[in-house]
Formats: sequence, structure tokens, C-alpha cells
Amino acid sequence: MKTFPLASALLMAAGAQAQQRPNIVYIMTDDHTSQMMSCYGNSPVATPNLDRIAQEGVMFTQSFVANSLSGPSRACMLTGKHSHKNGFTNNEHGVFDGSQQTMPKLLRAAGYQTALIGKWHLVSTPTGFDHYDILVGQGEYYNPTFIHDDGSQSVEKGYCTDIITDKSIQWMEQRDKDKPFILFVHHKACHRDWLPPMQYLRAYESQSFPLPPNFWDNYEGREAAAAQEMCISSSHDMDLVYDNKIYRRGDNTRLTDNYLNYVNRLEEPDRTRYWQFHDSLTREFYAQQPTGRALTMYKFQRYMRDYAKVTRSLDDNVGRLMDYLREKGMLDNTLVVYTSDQGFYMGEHGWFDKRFMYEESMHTPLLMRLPSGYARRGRVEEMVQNIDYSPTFLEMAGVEIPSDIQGISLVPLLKEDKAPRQWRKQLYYHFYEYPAEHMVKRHYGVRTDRYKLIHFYNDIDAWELYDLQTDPMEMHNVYDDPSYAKIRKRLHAQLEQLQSEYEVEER
Ligand code: SGN
Ligand code: CA
Repeated sequence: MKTFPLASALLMAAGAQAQQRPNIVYIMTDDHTSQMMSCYGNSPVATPNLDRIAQEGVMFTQSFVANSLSGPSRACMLTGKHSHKNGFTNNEHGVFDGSQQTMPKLLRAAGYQTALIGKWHLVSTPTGFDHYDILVGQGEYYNPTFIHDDGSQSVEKGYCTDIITDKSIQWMEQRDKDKPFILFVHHKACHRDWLPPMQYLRAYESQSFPLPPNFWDNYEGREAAAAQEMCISSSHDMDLVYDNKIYRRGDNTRLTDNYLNYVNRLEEPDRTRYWQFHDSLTREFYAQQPTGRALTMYKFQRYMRDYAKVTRSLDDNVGRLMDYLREKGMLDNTLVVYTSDQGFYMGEHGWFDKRFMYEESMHTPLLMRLPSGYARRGRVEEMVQNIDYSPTFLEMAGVEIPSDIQGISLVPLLKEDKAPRQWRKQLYYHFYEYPAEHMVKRHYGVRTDRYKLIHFYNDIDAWELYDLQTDPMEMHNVYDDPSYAKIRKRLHAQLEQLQSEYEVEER
């Protein structure tokens, strides 16, 4: 084949330029909350590999989701739009419309290789990816089934967090190294029912986890908070067999079959090791037979220990992925993002799960290790939301941000090692999945740096207002407090402004 020197020189230049566009490794967990990350402070478990990303890069302290539930949060991230615009408002009735504009599609059209590995959870077949290898629905912890991009399925041996990391590294190994890429690493961990990896089966068992100060909340003045079904103390909400793994042969709770099906995916000798340990826990439990508050305390400790075991393997695997990028010399030209599809309650208000616009679940961890050319380091205190990820990645890749994207690019926060003078002052939130598991009522609202206004609607009509400065645990609804009348009026106006800006029809 005849080559023309000028044409090949141009092609090489284009290739070199293409390579300069940063790669993006986007690691998103399921339900990993910042209370369980040591870089955020006060965590009862250490996450040294995540801490290292925070030390070498930036840690967002005011990072939030637009809708605190898996599918909706993922749809917001992929489209840069709120739920009412991307159409995926809730897990139970949603099917993501894969024909719409998404950030991976835009990056792909601009020459990026795009790959997705792990939890997808948007029901429809993924679109916009050169390669995908996804879990079925919520996925399984042990020997999980994967759906490959040729439509076939297979059971993969091992623990899901390890497998997702292995597959991510394998994909990076065999990718076209002349092109930039975005890789979505979507873990199942730390989603319910927190089944431990074998190497940490007995870890954290002697550790006693402190109760959050508002664990025994009585929900006074907060009707929707009182009506939820996500209490650690309730045997209906947190199941002793399924969630706490206290099981005697023949025990039959609402979720026993699910529990046994998940555990029985283990093969020998792991299955025997699993049962030896959990049989011993069960014997100890029935020797003590705790009741009332003692039973709740017992369930809390079990919950925290299982979550900690799952988290530790997540941290190990992030370390493994970072080692790969470091060894290959890729870190200088790669944006690494660590986030979750939402936050989670670790006993605050007496709860597990998420959904509410209250801090622990609206907040989501966000760490970034920046490619060269981005000077910001340390804590970033500006308010950001998961609809911002799409425009950020597009801008970093040099792709024009479509005008219908509702999030804003975080590039101005990251370029210089100082905060920009102007930044957004308020965030919009909307949760739709009701009636449904955990029974969190529909609500929407506005959050500013200091206040939060929430409207619970549908089969209820209740407004709540919190002053996060004086009441960071959101225990006192001051909506009807006359001393907040002016602030309340201002927040209503801010909410209306957001609803009109985002073209919310249902108000
Ligand atoms: C499952 C869980 C719920 C959880 C939802 C949504 N129940 O239904 O506890 O709130 O997922 O989670 S389970 O019995 O199946 O474990 S999400 O992160 O996917 O939105
Ligand atoms: Ca989730």
C-alpha cells in the first residue's frame, strides 16, 4: 500500500492529539456512603486506597444526587438531566429509553472507546458502549451471572467486586491504545444484603460500632419519616435471616428463600466455610435470645460488620485498579472518579437504605484524581450533583456540551487550585418511587448551602424545612416556626425558580 508522507504525518498528529484527550475511569459503587470512607472522617472502617485518591486529588464534601435510588441516579449520570427529563423516575416501573442522547454516546461519536462493566440496572439493553459486560438486575455477590455484549450469559466464578475489577483491567489491556477511552466500573457492592467476601468472613467481628446520636429518633414533626419501612429495629424492614444472616434450618422469614438462593451460589469449600461461621453466629444468637432494644443493637452491629466486610474488599479492589493505572503510566492522562449511586443510612434516624432527601442519602461520595493540567487539590466545598458528571466529562474530552443538558461542568472547579468566585447556590431533588419497598413517600425540594425545603406529596401533603447549620442531623422541622418565615419564603421562591429552569411540569 502506498502511503503519502504528509497524510501519514497528519494521521499521526491526529493520533497523538487523540491520545492527549484524557481517559476517564469512572468507578461507581452501589450504596457506598461517605460515613464508611475514612477520608471523609469519623468512619469506623479504614479505606486506605480511597483515601489515597482523595490525598492525590480532590474530595467533594458537598456532593449530591438528584434522586436517591439506583436506576434513576444512573440515568441522571448518563444523561446529565433530571429524572423527569430522562424519563427514568423509579426502579419499579422504569425502562431506560436507550435511544436518547447520553454522555457515552457523545464521547463515542467523538472518538472515545466506551466500556461498561458491572451493575447496569436500567432494564433496557445498554446503548452507546463499544463493550459491555453487565450483571443481571441487581446482580449477585457470589459466582454472579453476567450478560455479555453478544447477548450470551454465563456464571463467573468468584466474588463480584473482584470479578468486576478483573474484567475492567482485562478490557483496558486489550483496548485500542491509540484512542482515549471511558470505562464505567459499576460495582454491586455495598448493596443489600451485604454478603461478605470469603477472605473477610470473620473480619470486624470483635469491633463494636458506635451508634449515631440520632439512632433512637421518634420522627416527631416529620410525618413521612415516621411512615417509612427502613428501620433496623423492625423485623419486617430489616430481616433477621436475609439481612442479619441468623438462620437455623427451617426458619422461615419473608426473605429466607432469597437469602438461601444467594448463599447457595457458593461452591465448596466456600459454602461450608460460610455455613460454619454463620451457624456459630446463629448458635450464639439463640443462646442469648436478645429482645427489644438489645435485639435492635444486635442487628445494628451485624449490619455494620457485614457492610464493613463488603467495603473493605471494595477498597482493596480500587487499590488494584489504581495500581494497574500507575504501573502502566496512565495516571497523568486519566481522570479517575470514585462515587456511588447514592448515600446510605448507617443507623442515622434508626435506618438503613436511602431514598430520602435528608443528608445521608442525598449526599454521595465523590473523589477525583485529576489528569495533568487540572491544578485543584484537597477538599472541594462547592455544591455538585450527579447530573454534572456528563457535562464535566464532555468538556474534559473537548466535546461540545449540548444545550439540553441540565447539569453544569465541574471543569471550572478543577482547573485552578482555588475555588471560582461564582458557583451555583441551590440544588433540585425529586424522589418518585412510592408506594414501594421501604415506603418512602414521594417528595421534591431544594437544598442550599444552609437550608433544605422538602415537600412530601401524593397521599400526603407535608412541608419540611431544616436549618443544616443548627440542626445537621435534620431532627427539627422548622417549617412552621415563625422565626424562619422569611427564609421559608425565600426557599419557596428558589424552589419555584429551579422547577421553572428545569421545566418540571408535575409540581
Ligand atoms: C432492593 C432491596 C431494597 C433496595 C432496593 C433499591 N431489597 O429491592 O432494600 O432499597 O433494591 O436499591 S432486596 O430485598 O432485594 O435486597 S437500589 O440501590 O438498587 O436502588
Ligand atoms: Ca444503590
